[in-house]
Amino acid sequence: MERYPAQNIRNVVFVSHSGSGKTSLIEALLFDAKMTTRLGKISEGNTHSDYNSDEIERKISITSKFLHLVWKNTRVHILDTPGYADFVGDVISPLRAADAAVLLIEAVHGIEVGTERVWGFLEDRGLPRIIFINKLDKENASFENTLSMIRERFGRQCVALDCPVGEQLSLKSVESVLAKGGKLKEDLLDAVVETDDSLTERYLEGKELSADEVTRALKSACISGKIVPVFCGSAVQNVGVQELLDGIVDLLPSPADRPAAEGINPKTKEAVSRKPSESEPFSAFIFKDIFDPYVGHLTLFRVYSGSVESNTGFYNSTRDLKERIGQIYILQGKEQIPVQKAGAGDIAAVAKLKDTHNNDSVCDDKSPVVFEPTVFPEPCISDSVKPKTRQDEEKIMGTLTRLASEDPTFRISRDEQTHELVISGMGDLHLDVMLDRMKKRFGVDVEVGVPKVPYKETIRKAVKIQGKFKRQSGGRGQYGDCWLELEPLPHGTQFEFVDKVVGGAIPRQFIPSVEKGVKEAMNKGFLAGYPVVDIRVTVFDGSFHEVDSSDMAFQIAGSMAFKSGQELASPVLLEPIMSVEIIVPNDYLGQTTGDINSRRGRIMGIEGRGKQEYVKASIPLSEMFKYATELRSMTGGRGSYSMKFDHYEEVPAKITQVIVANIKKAAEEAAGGHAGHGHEHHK
Ligand SMILES: Nc1nc2c(ncn2[C@@H]2O[C@H](COP(=O)(O)OP(=O)(O)OP(=O)(O)O)[C@@H](O)[C@H]2O)c(=O)[nH]1
Ligand SMILES: [Mg+2]
Repeated sequence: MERYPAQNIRNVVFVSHSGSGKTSLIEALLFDAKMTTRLGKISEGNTHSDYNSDEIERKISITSKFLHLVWKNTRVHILDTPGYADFVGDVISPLRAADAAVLLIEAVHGIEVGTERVWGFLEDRGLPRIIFINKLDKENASFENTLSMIRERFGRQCVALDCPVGEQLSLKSVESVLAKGGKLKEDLLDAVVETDDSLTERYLEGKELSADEVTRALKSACISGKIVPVFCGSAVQNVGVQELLDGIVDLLPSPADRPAAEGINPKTKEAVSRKPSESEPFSAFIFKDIFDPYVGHLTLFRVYSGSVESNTGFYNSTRDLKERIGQIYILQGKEQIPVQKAGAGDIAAVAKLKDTHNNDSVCDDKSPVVFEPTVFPEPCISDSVKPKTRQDEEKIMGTLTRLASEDPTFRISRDEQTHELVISGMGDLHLDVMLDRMKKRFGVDVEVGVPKVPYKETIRKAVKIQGKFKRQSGGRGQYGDCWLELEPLPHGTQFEFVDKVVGGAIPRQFIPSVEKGVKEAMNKGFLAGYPVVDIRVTVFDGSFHEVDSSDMAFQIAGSMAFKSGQELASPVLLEPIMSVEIIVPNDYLGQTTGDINSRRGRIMGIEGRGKQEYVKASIPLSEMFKYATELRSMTGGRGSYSMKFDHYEEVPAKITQVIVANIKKAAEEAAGGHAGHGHEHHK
């Protein structure tokens, strides 16, 4: 495999709302660049990206995939991402390795919630981008409407470079706006000259600009993000695809056009900056681990500077250890192509690393640098899982750990009350897919409980309370005694501990013991065993015994005082409230808002944009399960939504009663043996 210098590399991540055609478009790009000899189809389950059996079955991308092609003497690394919000972790990882993006927008639906979400990611990372309007071959597709929606929403720096010849079922090809002339050419020139002072002058003087001048200005404006070129076509009809390839190579930045990578020297803590050049010392960032039945265990890295050879090693600066590496590969979906060396700007993979994991930095040990780890969103929904058989019980932990190490948004924990295993992820579909993978890949079958909401507890009233622990037995006894005041604090304050003991009522060394006991008790609140937050605890009095007092005795006294104190202080349950954004066609606004009300939601704002309504709402997480399915059926598949955690709020008393009763019941059942409250897990 030939090597390419950084100037001749493009690292391009493909993003969009779910199902806009990323995987299909990449299939066409590979085909047109003669990397493949067949144009795979989603319907036939034979694309190069969606090779996992669950992706083929569900006809969606689930994990990010890595492919490449060569066009005009440039190697383009392609990062395909899933569009479903549940798999957002697999959008965030590849974004870290990319220098530019192609954002797809469907010509039928236009801007959807997922479009807004990925646009936000691209803005956050300052990634130069191209927009591709896809599915122009479909009935009801409209290039014009979609383009004007894009310009209205994302700004007039979004300009068409191509427009369709023929539309919908008679779509034939695309043609260049510059060659065709007319209104679109004017928009393009207006936007381009605005980015370049010398061009502005001559343009205003009415002088003709050469195509070359325009292209050059366009390229630098695109790299600096001042212009977003819009291409268009149809992935499945292979229309507009070569034009897009040209656009990627001609207009998007190479690694050499991007800012240097900034990190920290772990020894001196000084800032370090690494230019994308092979003459600099080697440095790279591990952005993804893959464990799957096809590729086994692969670790993907993006080289920022210098180079690394196959069958050598590198220094892991995050963990301060050396690691040997075998063959280096670049990927074409599940296929691995061996390469001798990976240099600045490359995205490559190695197999079977021992101690190096996702988010680590690796480099030359003589010039150490640590790059900032990627931050992933916290999982927002959980399910309890129970093994179906004894053998499953043994395999289950190992399996879940494997799955979690591939996906930073998937977590495993134990329920404090029931001791059940709990899995957490970004949504129903995410957990569903993970359980399916457990079963199909590892043959582990589980029963699934009801989804769990991470409730918390707090108090509404201040109380003063004593905790006294006294035990007399044979030899030395136990004695601890403290008086606490519990007071509610504003939401989000967590915990404050204040020591107001005077005159040695409790000896100094036992004050931390009281605090430790209180914290212990706060892990399992009185109401339903959830963590207690937003409380100030003041220890203001107590007593002790010369011989019998001990650290342990004061811990127990602190814990006892807190438990009985919380009971008297009007304990309440807090629930997570999600900030939800919904986009629906105008006609469905009534149903959508009615439904939000029935979910105890509050509408925060409604904004009409063209044929669509943008609804912002605050809705309790506990009311959002299965919302994806219900919104889809309510709007004939046209509505889309996204949500993220916003804040905690008190649960209404009636609902608290039900929750508490259910939890007590579950805890009793768990204590009483294997009598499960879970139901069969269906796909
Ligand atoms: N008519 C038409 N259908 C298309 C086009 N591009 C994709 N599709 C269809 O749209 C569906 C989704 O396509 P995908 O390529 O899986 O879209 P995606 O963006 O990769 O989807 P996710 O990865 O799940 O977000 C499939 O049924 C495709 O056949 C197109 O240009 N025209
Ligand atoms: Mg896909």
